[in-house]
Amino acid sequence: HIRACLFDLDGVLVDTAKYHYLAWKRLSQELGFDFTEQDNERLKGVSRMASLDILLSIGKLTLEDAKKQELAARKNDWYVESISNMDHTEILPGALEFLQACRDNGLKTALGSASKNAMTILNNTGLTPYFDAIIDGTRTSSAKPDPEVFTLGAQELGVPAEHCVVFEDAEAGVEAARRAGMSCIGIGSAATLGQADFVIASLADMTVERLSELEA
Ligand code: B16
Ligand code: MG
Repeated sequence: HIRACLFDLDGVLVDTAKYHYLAWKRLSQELGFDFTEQDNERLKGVSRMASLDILLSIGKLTLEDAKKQELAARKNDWYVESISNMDHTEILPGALEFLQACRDNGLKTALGSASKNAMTILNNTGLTPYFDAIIDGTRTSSAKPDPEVFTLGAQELGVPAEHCVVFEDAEAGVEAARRAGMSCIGIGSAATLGQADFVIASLADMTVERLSELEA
């Protein structure tokens, strides 16, 4: 039976993908090529430097490491400025209700995000108190689909993997949950998240009762 819920951040609890998109687009324009919303889909759940590599491949650019560090830092400055204005109104539908339901039913909760800016987002939206453990990009050395972020989360909660479920919107995140030996509920479309146990459109479709569907 499920004793802990682990949540991805971007795309599950908040929609920060739009801010990532605007910052990457601004960078691509400075570099002289276009970056579309469809291109941005490829960056979801992917770490900052891996995202930059994908962006540069779209622009057919090869740059040395020092230059890449500088570009990533510039993109991050713009992104940090956007998220500095976030508040609770940007929490995705159903997220707060489901986190509260976890609390009310004695389920442990953890964040498992690739973002190094996760704490800023959690604090600005008021989500921090809903988590028993917070694992973000500042605490991991391997990015999703490596299971590290979720394995660490379960460890900190003291709950074995088979009693954990991960909520993820990105393919790499679903794979990470699988490799961690955890159940996984996809948020988004079944077309891309086929490896999840089941897929829902948003946490507004989730209840604690539905966790029993994972035990069948
Ligand atoms: P940062 P998640 C991920 O968050 C985003 O989906 C991805 O687009 C971003 O590149 C990554 O965090 C790193 O973010 O640049 O803030 O460290 O979905 O794992 O919560
Ligand atoms: Mg995500």
